[in-house]
Amino acid sequence: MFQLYYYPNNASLAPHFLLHHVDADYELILVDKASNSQKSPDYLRLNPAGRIPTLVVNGQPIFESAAICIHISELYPESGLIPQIGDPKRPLFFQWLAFLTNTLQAELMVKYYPHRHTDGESTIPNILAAQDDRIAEALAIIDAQLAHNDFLLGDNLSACDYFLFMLAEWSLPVPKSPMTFEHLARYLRRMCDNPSIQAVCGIEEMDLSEMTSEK
Ligand SMILES: N[C@@H](CCC(=O)N[C@@H](CS)C(=O)NCC(=O)O)C(=O)O
Repeated sequence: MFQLYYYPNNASLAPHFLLHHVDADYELILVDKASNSQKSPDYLRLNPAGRIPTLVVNGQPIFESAAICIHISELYPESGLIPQIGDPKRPLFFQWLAFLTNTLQAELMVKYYPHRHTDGESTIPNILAAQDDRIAEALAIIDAQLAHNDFLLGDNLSACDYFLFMLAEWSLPVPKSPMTFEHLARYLRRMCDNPSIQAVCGIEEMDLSEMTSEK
């Protein structure tokens, strides 16, 4: 039994996709960001970083979305969400998940919380413009990988694809949005048909029309 502390379309989204994909028995617990509940003493006991998500697995809390995704994938080896030890795709799984969380997600965090990166309000537009470029650079690397691959690791869906879908959704407001990249846009339109993505986006009341519409 799992408890996922979540907020719609936050970093809890990728773990939520995975829990649904493996058909886990899980409970969703909403963290009320509007009242800053992620900084409450009770939540900080689970997640001292005061961030969303936290996954509680048999009473043990785990934080960091990518780590949670690895753990869920390893608990359900038959799901194929992570290549097994010895499979040459396994290092590529870690490479892409690390790239997504350390690069694209990190850049997105600066875009969404620019005031945490400056003490001068007037510099925020410059930060946002720089981040738009840095996010587009990361998206271009992913687009090149998808030019010859159906999924990030090749022929098969993995947890990396669910993580990428989450970050691509967050990147939609960037001027060079994921939907402006040929291969990435095609991939995202296909991922919108994934049953776990459809179900979880329904539960989290997310609108996927920007990704599904042909431009
Ligand atoms: N590296 C962390 C980042 C988590 C994170 O920053 N989550 C955001 C929501 S997407 C959050 O909790 N924001 C509220 C805050 O920073 O106070 C992870 O991937 O779990």
